[in-house]
Amino acid sequence: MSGTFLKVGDQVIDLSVPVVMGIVNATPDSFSDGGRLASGASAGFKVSVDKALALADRMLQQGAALLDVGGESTRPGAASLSAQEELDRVIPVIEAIRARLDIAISVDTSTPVVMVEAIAAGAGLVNDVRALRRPGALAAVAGLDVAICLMHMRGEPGTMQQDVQYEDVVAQVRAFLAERVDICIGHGIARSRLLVDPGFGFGKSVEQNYRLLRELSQFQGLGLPLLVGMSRKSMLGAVTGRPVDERIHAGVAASVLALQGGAAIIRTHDVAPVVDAIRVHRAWSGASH
Ligand code: 9MG
Repeated sequence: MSGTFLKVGDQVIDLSVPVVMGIVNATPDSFSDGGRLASGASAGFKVSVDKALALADRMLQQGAALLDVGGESTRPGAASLSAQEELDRVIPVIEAIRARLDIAISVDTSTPVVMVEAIAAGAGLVNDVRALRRPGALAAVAGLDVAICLMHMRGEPGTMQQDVQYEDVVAQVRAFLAERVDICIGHGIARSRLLVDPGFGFGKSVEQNYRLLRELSQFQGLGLPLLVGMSRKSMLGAVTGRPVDERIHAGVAASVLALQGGAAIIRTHDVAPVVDAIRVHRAWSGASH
């Protein structure tokens, strides 16, 4: 498989037309839906598979091509999670989506055992904000039939906003991604399995995030499909002054700019408006519908 097609499990996604990846967060402190997916009012967080499935179904109806299921919060300052807790959160949700819905599934994880179990449960894409840098991550996925998104993050979620010094953020993020791509290829991972992502909000200042967005087209030089995620992030709050749950319009504006920079996959909580944004952008760019 090469060119603009991405194999995700038993689905083949045509990336010559940008697509939406819907976010299904199974996290209690997620900035959008962790609370919504929690079942009951028990002390320990337990994801409600029924609520996750309802959200997944709604996103599918709204036009998402993929769903990204994650159990570990990667918000700035977020606490880390044991592998078992992560498994308990994501595996039942992936199994349920796989059993009931005809949609490509991504797992948002950096933990090797979670990658392997999630793929066995039905995930066809590993979305790793640490770009397979955790020990054992490369070996876990190299021999499996799975797509991989390599994202740039400086530091760890708990501390990443403490060091946002770059000489040239675009050049440095691009060089990091190019190196991770080379390392993956060195481990026998075909280029056709890879996606890259500059990691908006992950160890970058507001200005650096907007510079990355302005110069996104430079990442096309890596020759791989570009995934971007800005949904509800603080880079949108910083310029609009709006709280997390009022950033949909800003997210749509940012999505259009990312499409203009060559984004192939937009990761978002707000599937319907971003699907519309893609349609408008396509019409503007002269594509027939
Ligand atoms: C898990 N996660 C949170 N934000 C993200 C982003 O911008 N990109 C990717 N690939 N994953 C993200």
